[in-house]
Amino acid sequence: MSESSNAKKASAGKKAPARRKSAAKKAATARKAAARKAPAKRAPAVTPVSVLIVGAGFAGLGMAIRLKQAGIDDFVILERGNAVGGTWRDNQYPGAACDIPSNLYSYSFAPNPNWSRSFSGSQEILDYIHHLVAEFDLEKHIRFEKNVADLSFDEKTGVWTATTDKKERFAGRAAIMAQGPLSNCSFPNITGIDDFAGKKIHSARWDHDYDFTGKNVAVIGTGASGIQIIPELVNVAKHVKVFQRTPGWVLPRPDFSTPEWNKLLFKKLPASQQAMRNLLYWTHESMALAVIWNSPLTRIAERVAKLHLRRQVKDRWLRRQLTPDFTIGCKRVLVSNDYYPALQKDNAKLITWPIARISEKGVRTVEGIEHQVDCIVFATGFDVSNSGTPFPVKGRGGRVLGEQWKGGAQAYKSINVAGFPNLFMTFGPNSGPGHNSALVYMESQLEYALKGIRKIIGENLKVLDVKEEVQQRYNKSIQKRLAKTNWNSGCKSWYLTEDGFNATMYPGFATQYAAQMADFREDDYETA
Ligand code: N01
Repeated sequence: MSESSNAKKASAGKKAPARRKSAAKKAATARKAAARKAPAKRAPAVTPVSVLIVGAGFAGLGMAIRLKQAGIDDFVILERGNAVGGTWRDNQYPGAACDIPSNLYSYSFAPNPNWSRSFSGSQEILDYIHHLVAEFDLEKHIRFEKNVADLSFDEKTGVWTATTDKKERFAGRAAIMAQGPLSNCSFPNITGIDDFAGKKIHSARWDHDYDFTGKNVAVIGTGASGIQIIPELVNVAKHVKVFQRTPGWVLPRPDFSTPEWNKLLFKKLPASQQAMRNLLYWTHESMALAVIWNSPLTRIAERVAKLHLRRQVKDRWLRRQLTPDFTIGCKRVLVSNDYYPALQKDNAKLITWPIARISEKGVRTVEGIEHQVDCIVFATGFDVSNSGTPFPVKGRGGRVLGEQWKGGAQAYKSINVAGFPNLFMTFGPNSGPGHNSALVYMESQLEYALKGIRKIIGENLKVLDVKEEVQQRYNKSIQKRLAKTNWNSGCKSWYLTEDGFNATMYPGFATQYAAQMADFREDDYETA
């Protein structure tokens, strides 16, 4: 070794501590600068489950059951409430019941031989839902009080992340939106609603502690909820004033209690219950010809409803007030045996003058009368989002579903949307039935989603995304078919947006819907 090289080493040795000090100083400054620049601390990664389900109502729980039956057990259900049941947990108003027979308004893969009536009440339906949770051991999968505030897809990992309003995060390789179309109740936009000093109750958020005995009550709204509540209130309140904006078509309700022998038969011979379900299914299918399209059967259905009205209401003027001026089926067809009789009780009155405003003491109608009441019941329906999503849903390339749907919601077969891979909707756009059980439609959606999920997991896909042109072609045909239906025949209903766009209903038989959902075409999807 030469002297000079030794000298270099020595000099390097002397300089090293000084250099290390300045390097450490630089690193600290850089860290401080980075810390100042970084927007927030990165949240730790969340291990994704196979399937993330939003909502523990009929749809979310049904999906969970089908996943379990298919051997997929790692899924999580996020529920914003503290109990299961969705709409049947929320709609516990007096008289709440299903207007579709229970043997059809239940899952075919979980029949209940014990329905007490042909049209069961909401408590019995809720009991059925609780029974499903226990029988299929679903409780351990449910995370209560998780109100999803954001659902975002990461294309690199192929994972959906749900962030709650409390910033908790859950991730899944596939996501199911099962939050329900009728989950947010809606108070009407009537002037002075906040001025009312009495009690306000919405049909979907009933206050069971409020005692109606001896009270003067106003009910606003005469849709499916209103006509179930009114007969019950008339039985207990001092006086009930019913504010009707549009009279609906009301058909008789063939409601009977189930004899014990019948329950036993269904239990011992499940095929007999299936036969009953089939009979109900096809009876409702035939109703499509009257309700969905304007046909000679539509006239027959209207005649039956008018006969029902004539039989139950003897007063000609009242009959006139209760006679609809739109084609049957345009709005949801109502079924009741006790609504018309209730309106004619001494302590009930139908008011058809339009509401001008709500005052401190009650409801003021346009002719200047103030109807003073202790309580106003709002049976005014739900905040149905036909053009938005309940929380931001962010897909590929930064697209936001609510933005895309501004002109009206649309999806492929009601279940997938291009640009939002691995996401399946229950009761998505144009999946609503007007004549048959919602659960029949729901079952088809669950089977379809299951096929997609199996493909994602089985082929280890990051992306299963419906092709844009396939979705557009499908929707063009749906809207063309909708133009010929009674829903688009001129009445105002929650099925349509303010602009008259129908993003809600499926223009066909349940059988047609089920057939399209049974047909999962791999070519319709882009995979990665
Ligand atoms: O709500 P709706 P719903 N001033 O929107 C009136 C399901 N469901 O809760 O017809 C005055 O049908 C409005 O008047 P109009 C079912 O799918 C199922 O009754 O718009 N009135 C209407 O009368 C159903 O379709 C079951 O002129 C106002 C009522 O409020 C859906 O839920 C049972 C008003 C709203 O009727 C919704 O039914 C119950 C205003 N400003 C519900 N705003 C089953 O049995 C609204 N109205 C399965």
